[in-house]
Amino acid sequence: MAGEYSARPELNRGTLLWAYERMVTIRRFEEQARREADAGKLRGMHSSIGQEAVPTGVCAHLRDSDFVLGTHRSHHHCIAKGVDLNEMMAELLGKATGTNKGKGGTMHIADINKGMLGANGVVGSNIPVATGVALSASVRGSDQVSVVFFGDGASSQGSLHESMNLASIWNLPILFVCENNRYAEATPFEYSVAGASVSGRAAGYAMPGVTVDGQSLPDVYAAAGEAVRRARAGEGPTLIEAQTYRYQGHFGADNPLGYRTEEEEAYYHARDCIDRLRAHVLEGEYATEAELSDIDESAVAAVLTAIQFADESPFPADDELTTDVYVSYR
Ligand SMILES: Cc1ncc(C[n+]2csc(CCOP(=O)(O)OP(=O)(O)O)c2C)c(N)n1
Ligand SMILES: [Mg+2]
Repeated sequence: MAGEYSARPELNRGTLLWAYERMVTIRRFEEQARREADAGKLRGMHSSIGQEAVPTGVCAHLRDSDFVLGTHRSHHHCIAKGVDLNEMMAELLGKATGTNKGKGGTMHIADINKGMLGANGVVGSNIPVATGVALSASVRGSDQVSVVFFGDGASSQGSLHESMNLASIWNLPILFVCENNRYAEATPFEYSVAGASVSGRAAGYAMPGVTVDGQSLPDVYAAAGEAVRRARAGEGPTLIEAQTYRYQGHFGADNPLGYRTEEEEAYYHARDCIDRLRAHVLEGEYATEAELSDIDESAVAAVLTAIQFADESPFPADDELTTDVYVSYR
């Protein structure tokens, strides 16, 4: 029965406001993180601004006990999955109070208690890991779901294709979610991906492949809801291609106008996922301007609290250097 397995089956007021709060929090967090990077307090940061609707629409259907695996650009995945902002910001700044005790940084944030099994700087590498996680859920007979986010740049890698094949023959509870932001660093999608479609590749592995407007929270929410329902019901994997856009450069020092046009950027800014969700909420009279402004303010406050927490936290002690190299897992 549709919706039976979903944490939030209806896109009602509660879900819309939860999603709006997550998306605004992601954007404010990323803006703060960029300021910290520009001030030299962290390195190697990849901003997810513009792509907030994708993990939010997916994670709206997940429980803490479900699993998410991310990429080098994963702050939005972590926040959508409910990882603590204070611990995330502390991790970015390399502090002992961070999610990984300050030893992982922006590209390795993980919080097992929240089912966030890790960001990962190696493109495509988390896809087979997520497939193994789904295999574990299946073998244990649980109804947990594994979700892996990856970019268009990973969509032609063998790791994705081997994983989709295994997920299909073993009927695994996994969502392969491609955030197609049209570029892998400076390489355009049209140049590097044959067939002009990521979702179309699902046909080769006998699973549903769906393309959605990744700048529309309701569209992502609907596609993910069906995919999560299928996974929990034992109906197997789904590939979702969410078409989205990163507003900033690939990383801090990258100027994207070297490889894309102002017109193209304006096109996507005019379809901003937060602006559109705000309009959707107001037009549907799900909430008032005042209620949304309260959410805006509390998102700013939460990020300011996080940066204060991170700034006031200590760096790890020297004798922490060789701890946590191996982790025993019960
Ligand atoms: C295996 C591997 N090859 C190359 C790189 C260098 N690299 C880092 S990010 C990136 C582009 C990834 O593009 P995409 O998958 O579209 O993700 P996006 O950056 O657009 O979010 C590359 C080539 C890497 N980290 N790992
Ligand atoms: Mg990309």
